Amino acid sequence: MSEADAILVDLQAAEVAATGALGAAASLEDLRVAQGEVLGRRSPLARINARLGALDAEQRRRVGAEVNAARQRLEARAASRRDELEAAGRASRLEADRLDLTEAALLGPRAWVAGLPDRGRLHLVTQTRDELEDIFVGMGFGVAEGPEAETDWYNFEALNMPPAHPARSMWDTLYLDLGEPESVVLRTHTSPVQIRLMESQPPPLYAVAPGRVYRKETPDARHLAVFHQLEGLVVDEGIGFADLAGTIEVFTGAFFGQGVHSRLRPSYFPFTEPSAELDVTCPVCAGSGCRTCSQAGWIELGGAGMVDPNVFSAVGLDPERWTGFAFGFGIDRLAMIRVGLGDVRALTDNDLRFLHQF
Ligand code: 2NL
Repeated sequence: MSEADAILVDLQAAEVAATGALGAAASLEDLRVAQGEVLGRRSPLARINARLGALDAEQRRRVGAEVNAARQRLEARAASRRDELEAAGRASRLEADRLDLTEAALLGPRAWVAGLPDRGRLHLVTQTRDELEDIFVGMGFGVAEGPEAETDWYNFEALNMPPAHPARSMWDTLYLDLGEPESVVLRTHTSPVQIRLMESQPPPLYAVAPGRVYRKETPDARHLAVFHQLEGLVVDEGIGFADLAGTIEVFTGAFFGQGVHSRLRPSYFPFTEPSAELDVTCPVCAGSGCRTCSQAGWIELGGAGMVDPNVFSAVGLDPERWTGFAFGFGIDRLAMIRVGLGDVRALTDNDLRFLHQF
């Protein structure tokens, strides 16, 4: 065998051994040592290189090119092994730095029960109000607010109840000792917000008015003197009763779940004509009858109807051109039905053992 061929055989053996040594390096330090051994000045590769001097010019070029190619492959292997070891090092540092968030994950409604620090929360009625606003905003309604102390005109007269109208007795009204006797009230519903809206903005109007309302009432399991209402109002051209029924049905499914449905039952309010009571299938028993719905299968949520032409006239809108519907229900009552609460006074007792559940 010629010396050139002997060098090539030794080169191949040296490259196989060197590749193995680089791949076997288990740490960056191992790799640094192995790199010195297989590519350094005292390496088999360096000794092979020294033997090139004994070859003639033509063979030196040919075999020298093979040696250089082998060196480049080994340097590339050393670099790729370095990448592998660095990536493995990063992964194990990340694993070592991982934070145990088990306790933080327990924070939230159950934290207090578990004896962990509690961040606090919005009151159940506020959560319910926020959710109602979200649903109606999603249907294209705006949200309106207004004063809680109202004049007789906004709370009653503009709503088709002139002074001494018998329908006023539907609300046990709290009067404020301001100005003329019985001229300023704590609003008994949020309708005055809608009256102010119609006065201040031209139709089309699509708005809900959530807020606190007051009645001169002794609290019991089903009534509070201070509670919350959400009223809705639509004023546009060509609005009919079917628009009211459809809006209520979509709302019902969104708030209680798709299995719950609504119905409108003839009734009377001074500010709507025709007027309806608004019921939903019992969300607890799905209509088959249970304690929550007193075996009726239906639960009364509030009322609704087509805006009475006299209300449009009171705010200067032409009842021949504009039609609309309105509805109203109690936010506290909705919260009660949803969580299966038997006594509405739990919402105002401020007992943290109760409030912390929501
Ligand atoms: C109920 C009934 C209702 C309205 C509220 C309304 C407002 C305007 C004009 C006409 Cl500005 N109507 N609101 C209409 C029907 C019923 O509430 O039982 N609420 C708890």
